[in-house]
Amino acid sequence: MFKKILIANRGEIALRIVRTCKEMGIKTVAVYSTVDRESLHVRFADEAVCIGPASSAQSYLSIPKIMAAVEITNADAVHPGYGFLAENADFAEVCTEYGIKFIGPTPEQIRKMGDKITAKDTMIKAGVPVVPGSDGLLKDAKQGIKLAKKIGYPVILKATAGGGGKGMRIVREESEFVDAWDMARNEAKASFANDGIYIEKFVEEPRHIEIQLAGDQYGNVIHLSERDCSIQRRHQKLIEESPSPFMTKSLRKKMGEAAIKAGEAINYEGVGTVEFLVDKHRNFYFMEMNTRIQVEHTVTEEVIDHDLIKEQIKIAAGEKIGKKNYEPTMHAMECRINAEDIYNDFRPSPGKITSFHSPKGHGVRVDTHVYSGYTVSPHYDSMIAKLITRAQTREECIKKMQRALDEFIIEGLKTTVPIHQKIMRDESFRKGDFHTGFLADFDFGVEDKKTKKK
Ligand code: MV4
Repeated sequence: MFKKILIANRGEIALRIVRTCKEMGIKTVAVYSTVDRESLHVRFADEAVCIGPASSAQSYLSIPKIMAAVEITNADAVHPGYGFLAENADFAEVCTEYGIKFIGPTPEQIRKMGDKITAKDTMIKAGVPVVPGSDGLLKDAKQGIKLAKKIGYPVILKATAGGGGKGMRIVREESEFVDAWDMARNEAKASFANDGIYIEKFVEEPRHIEIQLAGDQYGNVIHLSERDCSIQRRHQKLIEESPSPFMTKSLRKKMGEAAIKAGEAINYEGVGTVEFLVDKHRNFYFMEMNTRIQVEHTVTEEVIDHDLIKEQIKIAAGEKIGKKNYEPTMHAMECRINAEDIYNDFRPSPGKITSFHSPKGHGVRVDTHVYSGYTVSPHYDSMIAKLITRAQTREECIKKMQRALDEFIIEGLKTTVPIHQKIMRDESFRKGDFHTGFLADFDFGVEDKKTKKK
């Protein structure tokens, strides 16, 4: 087992990793930028190294700075968390070159899933269902128009380097094609320095359901059931839950088997997630694979009662995983609490938290790095807490979430607590009747300042 893990991250996930390491008897090293000096991950780690100024490029994204911290603290493994360097194959490679274990998949596995065309091609070969579309990259708009005619409108253009919705355009009819093509290409080029575009049939009103996987270094891959992440806004998830209200026993079996095939096809090592689009007929299609621990891993932890960070560390240390898959025994739901102003287009609302009281009680979990007096920096992601509730049924889980949201006191800045309170009261949400477009047509209950329309 590792003796000392350096955590190449910040915020709640860095603290989350510190906690598991403590329980496992592993020493921890926190790294931090100058504005994060007072963060809880720094306070609770055994050692801490300042790696630069607030700007991520000069701190949490700087491979030389992180490797210097590894060297001076003599850490034998690095946990990348999520975001920052978590899916950076070059970083994983540098760690290996230094003789440091990168807690996650191999550089090859990260690269294969990072390029969406390569990933899709790998899935087709493995027999995992994918959305019908182009066989590889499109050469030009003309070829795209020809293919779109064959596939049938609407279609969607996607960037091969993309993910998270960037460089993506829906095309509803041929007359829109050329403009959409130009926009997708320009956006992809600007965002990823790679303007490779492919085309797919557009799946209408899909759900986003993902399967949690774990694979060890000996080729064993299991699944840990699904999470429904359909409640999103502009590709930012707001609420995740498990089990999915849309799931059936037979669909879980089929999606679980498909996800395992996906993992086996690349000999996946570590914990990872296979994202699927699911249409109203319960057809499912591979979308992408995340080769990291995700924000919403907590939901799975609550329903299968296992610590996924611990599993990740054990796998990285060379332990074998069992052969059996995991089924939810409870219902869990997570609300992401962001420092954002929901009445002003979810604009970030950084600043000092003058008062912070988190909900507590049976079935309530709050993962956060903040406290009364903490200052939320504008330099990073605006998520300040994850509120997770767990109960025997979805109905009870929602009631508990409502109670917990009502108990949350966060003063000094604006948060997304009110939107969660509203969603919890929504009839379609309560019935489990929603898809990824849910928030696009959601009534936020306020007048738009410009249009004066509700
Ligand atoms: C799609 C789709 C419909 N049809 N692909 C969004 C982010 C990226 N991971 C892929 N995405 C989508 N791909 C086809 N062929 C709809 C989306 C999509 C979406 C997916 C999951 C969650 C929220 C979404 C919001 C808008 C569009």
